[in-house]
Amino acid sequence: MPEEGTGKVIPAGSPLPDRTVQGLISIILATYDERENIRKSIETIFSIIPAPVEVIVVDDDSPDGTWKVVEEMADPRVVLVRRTRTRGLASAIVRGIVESRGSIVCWWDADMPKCVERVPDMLSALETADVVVGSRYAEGGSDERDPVRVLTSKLLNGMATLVLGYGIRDYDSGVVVLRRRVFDYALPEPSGFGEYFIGFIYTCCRKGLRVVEVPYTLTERDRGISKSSPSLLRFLRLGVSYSMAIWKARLFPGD
Ligand SMILES: Nc1nc2c(ncn2[C@@H]2O[C@H](COP(=O)(O)OP(=O)(O)O)[C@@H](O)[C@H]2O)c(=O)[nH]1
Ligand SMILES: [Mg+2]
Repeated sequence: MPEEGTGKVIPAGSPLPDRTVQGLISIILATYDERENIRKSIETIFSIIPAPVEVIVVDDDSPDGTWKVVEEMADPRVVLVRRTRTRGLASAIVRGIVESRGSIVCWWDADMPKCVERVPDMLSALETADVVVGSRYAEGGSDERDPVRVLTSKLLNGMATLVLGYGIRDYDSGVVVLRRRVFDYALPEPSGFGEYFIGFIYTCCRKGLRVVEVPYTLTERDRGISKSSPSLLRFLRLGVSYSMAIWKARLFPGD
C-alpha cells in the first residue's frame, strides 16, 4: 500500500508524537468470541474505575458478533475497532495502544471482570512506578483455574523469573496498568498470543523503568471458550512458544 509522504522530519531522540490526554485512563480489551462477557466487562470497568476512562475494544470480526454487542451499547466512552484483515491477541493490544489517548494505559482479558476490582490498587501503585503488573504470584495473589493450567503457568513463570530476573514473578500475566511514557522505551511485539508480555516486561525492566507487581486472583473465565487452550495441542504449542519467548528475551534482547 503506497504511503503518503508528509516531508516532516522528527528530530532524533524525540518522544512519541504527543496527543496524550492527561489524566485519561485508556483500557484496551482485545476480544475474540466474547459476546457473553463483553458487556459485563465494560460495565464493570465504568462502575469501578474512576473517570475519565475510555475503553478500546479491538475485536477481530468475531464470528459470535462480539463487535455487534459493543456497537449496540453506543457508549461514547467506548471505541470499537473491528479488524477484518488480521487476527491475534498481541497485534490487537498494539492496535489498542495506537488508538489510545490516555496518559495511563491498561489492558487485561475481556473475560475477567473480577480482576477489575484490583485496578484501583494498581492505579495507586502507579503513583510510584511506571508499570504495574497484576500478579498471581505476588504475596496475596492466586490462580484458581484448573490444576493443569495452574501447574503449567507456575513452571513457565518459575523459569521466567530465574532466566529473566528483576524479581518479576508473573511474566505472562497480561494484566497491566502503565504510564504512557513507557512506550517511549518499549512496545509489545505485535505477533502471537500472550508471548509478547514476557519480552515487553523484560524490556521495561532492562531499560530501568520501575516495574512493580500487585497481587490479583485469576479465576476461570465467566463464560465462553479459552482461546489459549481450546485443545491440548494448541495448549502444548503455546507452552513451547512461551518457553521460547523467555529464552529469546534473554539471549536476543534487542536494543
Ligand atoms: N482481538 C483478538 N483478541 C483475542 C484473540 N484471541 C484471544 N483474544 C482475546 O484475548 C484475551 C485472552 O484470551 P483467552 O481466551 O481469555 O485466553 P486465556 O486467558 O489464556 O484462556 C481474551 O480477551 C480474548 O477474547 C484474537 O485472535 N484477536
Ligand atoms: Mg482469559
